[in-house]
Amino acid sequence: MTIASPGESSAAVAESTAELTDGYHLVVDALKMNDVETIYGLVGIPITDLARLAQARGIRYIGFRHESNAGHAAAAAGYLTKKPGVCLTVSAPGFLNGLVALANATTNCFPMVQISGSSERHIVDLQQGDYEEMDQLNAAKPFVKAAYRVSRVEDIGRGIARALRTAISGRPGGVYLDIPAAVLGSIMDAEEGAKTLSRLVDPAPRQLPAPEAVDRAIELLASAERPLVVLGKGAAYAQADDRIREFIETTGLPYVPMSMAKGLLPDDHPQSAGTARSLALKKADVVMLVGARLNWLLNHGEAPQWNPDAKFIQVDIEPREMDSNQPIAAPLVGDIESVFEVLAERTKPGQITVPAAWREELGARSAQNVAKMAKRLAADPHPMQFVGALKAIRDVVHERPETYIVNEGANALDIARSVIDMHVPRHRLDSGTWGVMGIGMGYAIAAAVETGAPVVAIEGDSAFGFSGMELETICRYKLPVITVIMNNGGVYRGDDVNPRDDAPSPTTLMAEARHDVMIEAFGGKGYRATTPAEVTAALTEAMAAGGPVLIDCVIDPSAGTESGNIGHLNPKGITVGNITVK
Ligand code: ADP
Ligand code: TZD
Ligand code: MG
Repeated sequence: MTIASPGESSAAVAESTAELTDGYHLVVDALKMNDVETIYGLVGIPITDLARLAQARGIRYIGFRHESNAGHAAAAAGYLTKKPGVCLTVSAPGFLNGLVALANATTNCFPMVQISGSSERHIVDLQQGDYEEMDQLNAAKPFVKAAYRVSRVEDIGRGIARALRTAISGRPGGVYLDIPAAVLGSIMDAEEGAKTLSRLVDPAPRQLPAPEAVDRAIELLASAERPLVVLGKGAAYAQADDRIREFIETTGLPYVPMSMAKGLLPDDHPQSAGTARSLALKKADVVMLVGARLNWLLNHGEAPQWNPDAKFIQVDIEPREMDSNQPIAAPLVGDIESVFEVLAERTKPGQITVPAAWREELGARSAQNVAKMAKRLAADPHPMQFVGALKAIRDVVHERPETYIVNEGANALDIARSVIDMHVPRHRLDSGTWGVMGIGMGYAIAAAVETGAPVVAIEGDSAFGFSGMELETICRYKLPVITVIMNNGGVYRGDDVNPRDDAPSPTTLMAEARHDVMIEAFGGKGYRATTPAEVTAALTEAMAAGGPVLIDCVIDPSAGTESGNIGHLNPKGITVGNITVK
């Protein structure tokens, strides 16, 4: 047996001996055994050697500048691959930074595991003031699907298996796994250690719906005069693209995609009612929700946005989701792939039809809305508006449908969602269920790392600021990420004034900011575009070059509305907006 020289880590000791192993090695072996190929993280005590060893053993390690961004990347990796994304953080502050992303992943139903080192248990539990002391397990609990701690080196394999299975099975979500420093440094017999590891069998088991539940849903759909399918990001996540498409096409049902379900069927599909969305919701009498919750994003299923007599069918893996907002007349609990398999088996040919009047009504509204949008798209005012810049982006990315679109901001989000059509499933990643800012660079990095495809991140100037330092990460790993900033000089807009003095107003940012120069500090290429033609030229060049690029689009500071499409959610006091100071 090799004896460690003073200061040599236990990882190094175990590396040089055949008979012993330690916590670091067991964590890495357990992750590899379960096909974890990438770790997104940020190192420090006590996990630096863990990241080093993972990399040495062939796990790809992507090091970030802030744990929230590493966490968002892990969450997006989980969504894109249907395997838990793994984020690695240090104790207390690093853990808390990552927790934002873990909570966001849970809210979005993305499978993710945050593994965090933690400090000495006996010191933490007596609150004696250890380096980065915190009771992380209990802090995590309210925000995650589950939180576990490994307290003995021989439980590492079990802890990792449990964390991965919990994240991925049933409704996916975020899982916290706490590994105290002492456990990582514990040494045990290598052969015994190997026996403690296991590979998950069937980590996300199929869940078939009961035949009578399926028949109930089919009968309800068959009785509808104005049926509608709503596809959510759960449907995109399920990777049951062909089955969903086949059911929609054989029945002829009109559908509306939620934002991250855009592209599950191409946005220009003849049955898409996306361009007649408000009419579709307002009038549908039978609505089939597929991997979409009836939450705020769907106005809780309430009038006036919805027909108050609408009956709902809900396809979801989570039984507790049913009746959360409206009574569900036909719950279909199961995984989407299995549900659509049974739906196809049990629907008799011609049983579900769509009355021509409904198709025509939706078609007419759609044509009207498309014409209105065409007018907006044709205008080319100066200074540049959101629509002008986004149309330019749309036209370039249409040529490359494999491009991933990441999108956050308020107006930058809402307008991009409606201007940029998607044609391929799971290629749009955005602020999601919380409408959170800060996902941009993390999601973009994950999309690039997991797929190797080009990524265009369309960012409000405020939104970008939450993760902007990751430009260095993008440049360091030479990722094919093109960041496009909709720079209107503010949160929502850039022309708000402080009525009292010349200090910037709460929504004001620097309209003259040169985000394009930021990326050049790290060796990337920056462009500044003041017209749609300049956006087209810059993006075309960037797509051809493929490397890290940032395009700062100078948008009219008076473009944009407060909170974008969701201004009505601002509480209304006696005065609203532009408060008069007495
Ligand atoms: P959106 O925001 O696009 O409307 P939501 O995030 O509200 O979508 O809804 C996603 C839903 O999909 C969640 O209720 C989740 O339980 C469900 N879900 C996720 N994966 C599956 C799956 N494989 N099968 C069935 N339901 C799923
Ligand atoms: N903090 C976090 C984490 N999430 C949030 N959603 C917000 C703050 C509040 N917020 C929004 O909801 S949108 C937004 C903030 C700060 C930024 C809007 O400005 P932008 O986009 O520049 O990104 P537009 O194009 O100017 O509207
Ligand atoms: Mg802005």
